[in-house]
Amino acid sequence: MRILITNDDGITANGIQALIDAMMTIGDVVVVAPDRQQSAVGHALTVSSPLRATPYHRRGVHLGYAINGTPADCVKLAVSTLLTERPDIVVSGINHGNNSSVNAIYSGTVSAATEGTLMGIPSMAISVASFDEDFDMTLAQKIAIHVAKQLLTVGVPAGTLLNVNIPAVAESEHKGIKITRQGSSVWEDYYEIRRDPHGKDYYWLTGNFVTLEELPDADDIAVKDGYTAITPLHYELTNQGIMETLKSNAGLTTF
Ligand SMILES: [Mn+2]
Repeated sequence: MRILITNDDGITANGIQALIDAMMTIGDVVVVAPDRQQSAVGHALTVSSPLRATPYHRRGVHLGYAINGTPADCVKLAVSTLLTERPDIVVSGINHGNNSSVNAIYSGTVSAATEGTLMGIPSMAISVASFDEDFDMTLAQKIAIHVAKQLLTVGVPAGTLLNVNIPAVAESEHKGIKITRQGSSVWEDYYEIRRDPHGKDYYWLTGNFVTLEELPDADDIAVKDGYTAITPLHYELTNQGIMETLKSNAGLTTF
């Protein structure tokens, strides 16, 4: 099995290194990942500057390429151009930080898996709910192997990716796996205003993640309760349930 690995924290991040080790136990690994931190870039593509692919070696073995682009760039460039064979699955992560609820929209990790799905390849994103660079990835590695095996054998319906979010707990406190829906939690954003040495203000986004307990089977709640959440996401964004209402709104459709 050929496994394409990418992430949004950059190719040197602890999480992707742990993922490489884990995936090497179940298949042939190729890594095509950003050469720098690319968190929260969403599904951005590089269209106004050249992309460079720098061969990536680990412990003397050529594993793939570091790209001066986004996570979605990495998957697109890898599958269409860099790889001689099409991967059987795309695994994106292990992200440092929870990608449940609204985070799935901002996440470059999830968007890389979305790009894999768009290209017709079974894909998953995997994240741990900790920003600690040194967080113990042992549990996450085991879950990555477990879910990737399922993805390889059972697959997912076309147009669907698996968004896997793991709580920041020790394996002994992990309560199990739940199939979930995207939660309703949001960020309470604010921008810190600071002043540069030239006397000009600059702005730095920060905020608090506020867990809203509105949906009982939501991914954010499951992760908060100590479960790994697997949310099937699709990129078809149409709100089909509201189409009839809009069609009957003559004010909108008469022009
Ligand atoms: Mn990230």
